[in-house]
Amino acid sequence: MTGAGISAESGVPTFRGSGGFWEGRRAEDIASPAGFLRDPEMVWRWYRSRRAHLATVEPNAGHHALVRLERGVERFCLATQNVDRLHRRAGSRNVLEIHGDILASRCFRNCGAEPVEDPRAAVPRCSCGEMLRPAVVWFGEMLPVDLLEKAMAAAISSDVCLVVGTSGLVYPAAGFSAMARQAGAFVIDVNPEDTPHSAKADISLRGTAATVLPLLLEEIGIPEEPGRRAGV
Ligand code: BJW
Ligand code: ZN
Repeated sequence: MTGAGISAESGVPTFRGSGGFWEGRRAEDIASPAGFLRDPEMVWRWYRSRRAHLATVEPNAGHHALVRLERGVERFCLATQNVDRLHRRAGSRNVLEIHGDILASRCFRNCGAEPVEDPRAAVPRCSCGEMLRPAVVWFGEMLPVDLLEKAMAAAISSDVCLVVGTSGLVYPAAGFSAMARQAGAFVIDVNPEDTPHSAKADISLRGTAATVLPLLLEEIGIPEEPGRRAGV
């Protein structure tokens, strides 16, 4: 499983850190249905600026290492909390984007109409008249049930659970590593800092995703593909 930290070296700011603020507000206050209803224009400004920034970044050596890992093992499932599409862009196949996709939108009322987004509108509207919203999972909202079930099934059936670049504060994702370990998985935590996952992990690799993951793959015998250097 991965969190914002794996995209940090691509230049995508993490949530809980210096980049986790927008116009003086905490991500938690913006990323909720109440925050959206309070100030939809501000929320849309935040998401549009993040979307525009994402168009300028590329997957890094950490994302690429997970693509090689998927090719090199029998069974692989990547549950990512990230909404930035960088795993898919890198080439990961079995990806569960459990917190959604920031580049997609949907009706706030979930009417089911295909969203057509007017880029000039401060708050784009659905054809039904309701506001459109980014297709991500906010605080207080359920994760897509099918994805959550797949992620939990992967956790409890895994031999190894690799936890990369997440602060381990946001549930239910924060519970995956403990579920995996309880079911017998060997848990590896990759993060430059200590997190709640570290205490539950069998080993903690202190370093950044783009440096540690390529080394880890080398160590387990999945070397770098010729012609692709692990540059960030
Ligand atoms: C590096 C690095 C490098 C830096 N390399 N690493 C149980 C207990 C307590 C609370 C709850 C609970 N169940 C539910 C809750 C409430 C809530 C919650 O968890 N609150 C906590 C804050 C306490 N959860 C929810 O509401 C969830 N829904 C839910 O549970 O539904 C059922 C329900 C409904 C109603 C009531 C009760 C239950 C939904 C959570 C949705 C989270 N959404 C967001 C926004 C997505 C859209 C957007 O992008 O705008 O998801 S919030 C934000 O946090 C985003 C992230 O995916 C998520 C996690 O953050 P992440 O990825 O861990 O990033 P950071 O920034 O926190 O950490 C970065 C890490 O990287 C750090 O550790 C760095 O050290 C590291 N790092 N550089 C490797 N180079
Ligand atoms: Zn609608």
